[in-house]
Amino acid sequence: MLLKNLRQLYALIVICILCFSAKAQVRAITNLNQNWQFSKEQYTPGTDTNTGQWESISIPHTWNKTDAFDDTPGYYRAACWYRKTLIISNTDLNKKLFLYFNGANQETEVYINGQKVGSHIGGYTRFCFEIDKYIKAGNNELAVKVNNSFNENIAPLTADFTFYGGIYRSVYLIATNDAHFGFDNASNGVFITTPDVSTAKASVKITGQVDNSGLAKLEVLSTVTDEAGKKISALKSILTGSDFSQNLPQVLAPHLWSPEDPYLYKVTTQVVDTKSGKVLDEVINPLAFRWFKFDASKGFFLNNKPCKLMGANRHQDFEGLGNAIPENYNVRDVELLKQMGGNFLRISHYPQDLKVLETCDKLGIMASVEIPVVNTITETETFAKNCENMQVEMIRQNFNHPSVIIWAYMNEILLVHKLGNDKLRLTQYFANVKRLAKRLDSLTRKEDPSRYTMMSMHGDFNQYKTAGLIDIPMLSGWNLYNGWYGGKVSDFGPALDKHHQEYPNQPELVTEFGADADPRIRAFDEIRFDKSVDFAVNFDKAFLKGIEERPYVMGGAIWNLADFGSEGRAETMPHVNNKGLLTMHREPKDTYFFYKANLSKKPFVKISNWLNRAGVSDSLSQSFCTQEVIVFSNGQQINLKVNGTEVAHKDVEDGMAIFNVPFKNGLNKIEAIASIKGQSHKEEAFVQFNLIPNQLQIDTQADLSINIILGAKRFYTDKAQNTWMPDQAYKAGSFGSVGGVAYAMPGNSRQSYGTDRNILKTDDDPIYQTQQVGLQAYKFDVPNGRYELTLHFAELTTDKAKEALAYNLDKGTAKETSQERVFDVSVNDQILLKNFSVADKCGAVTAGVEKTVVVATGGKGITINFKAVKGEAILNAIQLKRIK
Ligand code: GCB
Repeated sequence: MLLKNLRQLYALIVICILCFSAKAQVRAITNLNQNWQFSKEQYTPGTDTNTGQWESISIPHTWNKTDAFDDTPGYYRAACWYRKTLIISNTDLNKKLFLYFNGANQETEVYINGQKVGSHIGGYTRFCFEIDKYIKAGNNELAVKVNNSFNENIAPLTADFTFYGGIYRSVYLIATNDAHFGFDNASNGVFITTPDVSTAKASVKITGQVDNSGLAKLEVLSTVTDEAGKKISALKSILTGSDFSQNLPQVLAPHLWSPEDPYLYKVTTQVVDTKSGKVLDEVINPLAFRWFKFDASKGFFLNNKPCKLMGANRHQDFEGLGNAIPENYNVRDVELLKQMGGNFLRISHYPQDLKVLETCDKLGIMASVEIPVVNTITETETFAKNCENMQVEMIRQNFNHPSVIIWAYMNEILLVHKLGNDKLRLTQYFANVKRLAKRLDSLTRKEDPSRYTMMSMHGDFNQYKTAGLIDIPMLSGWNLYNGWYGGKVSDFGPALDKHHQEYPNQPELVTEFGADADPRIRAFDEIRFDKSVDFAVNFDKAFLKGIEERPYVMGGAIWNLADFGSEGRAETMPHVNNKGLLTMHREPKDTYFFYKANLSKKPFVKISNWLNRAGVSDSLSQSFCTQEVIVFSNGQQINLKVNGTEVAHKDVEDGMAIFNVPFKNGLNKIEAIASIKGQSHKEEAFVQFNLIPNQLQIDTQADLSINIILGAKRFYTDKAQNTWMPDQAYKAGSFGSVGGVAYAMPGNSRQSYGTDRNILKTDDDPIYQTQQVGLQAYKFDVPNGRYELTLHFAELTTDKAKEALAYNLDKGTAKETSQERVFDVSVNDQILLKNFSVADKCGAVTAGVEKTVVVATGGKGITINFKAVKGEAILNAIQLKRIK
């Protein structure tokens, strides 16, 4: 018995040793993210100078996470240095060593012990250098120069996102044997296709390349296993030369991949020494069996079944981190898209971390990937070559992800050019754009005939038609913002129809649509460019319908999954494009709930997240204020209870049921009971309501606090959770402004009130972006008592020209001129501000606050008088708070 056990133990030890040595033979991958130094100073690699200037950091890292969001225009775009001690063991010295970068923006040079190892162009693809000939045992200096300066030969040249500089994705050291799979364009050297797939059988073809400096006789063994680890198909072939091609035995009755059932197989490909049978290298790739087609009139088909592609675009940055995000944040974004019910991700406008596609594979999200050729091109061969290199890198690095169905290469390429009206030059430019598009398109088709090619264009159909771009790619992507940047929401459907009529054989996809949605801003009278979530929800409703109603539209990708940094933007959230369904911190907005209600198949009910509200009570005798509340659901009916009392029972339409809710002062409990396919699902929310009495004189609220924004129709919730209400014209017994008009930017047909400039020295820009001009007084008919009064000012007119944003397609903005204004402000006849000039005191477009305590006596309430000395008086916002 003992002998038998000993024998078993011996057998186990032998197996362990074999496993260990088999593992030890294949490549070793070491993460190098820790213990780096960073400097903005000049550095000569290998000299160990510049000692005082180094900052300890770890990767992922960007030097723009803060300055891309501050009030100073621009962000640091220059060459910076990274440095690290690379410790190499004696064993590693006998290996082939590679430094592998997942991404650095945008030009990189790598040095070891003062010697240049290689350089890379482009901020979004991976790259790799063999370093063994520069290395010694022990300590080695690894120095990396990264430069994110504008370079006219590198895309993107301009775009609506921040080009954060740095080594912002992981770095690895890979040690291999002499014989190893090649690192062709930082790919893993193995390329898998499934030339023939049906429900009955599937073929698997594997090609690739092996480097064999050891000159051993080699074989390549590929093995397909299923999710349970069972071997499904395998093939061993003798390697002659460095390239190989294998047609594996067919897989019968393959388990197909789809969004509902994203079944993944695995392919393990090994380099085997023929003589010893030792495994010298190994790479593992995902494999899925699916086939798809885009039919210009019938739509997209996956595994022969019609399937509308619906999802979102994605940028890679995150609040407070810039683009230097932990790898699992990439995973989470795709999960959030999946949870919303999406089945499509446009990875815009550049290739992203490999976790993104890995997660798309796992969750059944179909993907489109593109290189960052955005808005415009440089008409040089160097620019074109750089674009081609990026395209090849993108395709080869991501080739084996079954989730990829589209490779794209240009976004809104006719949006920006600097050629004015020089017709001849323009014709030449358009011809050059067309030439580059054709080059990139045919390169893509050659690199990967199994996917579709695509270009995304903006709404100027005729321009793309004249330039001859529309049918160069296999798919036309349209970025349509009808009713946002220009035109009407109702123009969206007819625009799609027109594309289809004129190009009936060209499949079309809506690659972008969306409206700004600042989650702090809400409105009942929502209008374009008020940045309210409510405008965005209605906008999305119309666009989703427009896509769903048209079978010939392959699908749509909402712009954008999450808010993202765009340094050049001002508006309510400076430096951020807030068309996201999620905030930069990934909190869902109501727009996310809207799509989830419409797309998700899982039972869903959610009360609007407008959870801090304010309003005036409905009438003198009522101690509540009635406001609309949206409930989002994929159920059929909703029963709503407010503070324990049933309010109404409503049918759900377009994923929403809208209720009139009587809010009392303080906390209100809302319960929504949805009936979803005969089952009841409950959701609750608590709304904090600041109820302003209808008649202030008979007010009994000890905590009276009124926050008003003037010249606005929107509500705003600040960081301290105060809700600011839009102003009203003074009503006796209540409050309001006397005289004046709402400020409107001159000549701006897009935005009907307020300015879209960044207001300096505040994060609460919406408090200051609107104002009443020429007002005479502001009155509060409050009871006697002590009050804290706060006046908020910002001079909105300035001579300073606004930086033109390419995306503001409305060209109607006239040049503004600064207004000179001086005025007196008195409170209950006491002078508070004499000869006051906001611009002189604070500067133009800069927030200014004036605070005072006022005692109301004799039942006269509070009157603030504005007396113009020069120009017209202004007021942006006002707060009144009862104090002891
Ligand atoms: C677009 C661009 C995208 C912008 C978006 C917007 O058409 O492709 O990069 O961010 O519009 O929000 O204006």
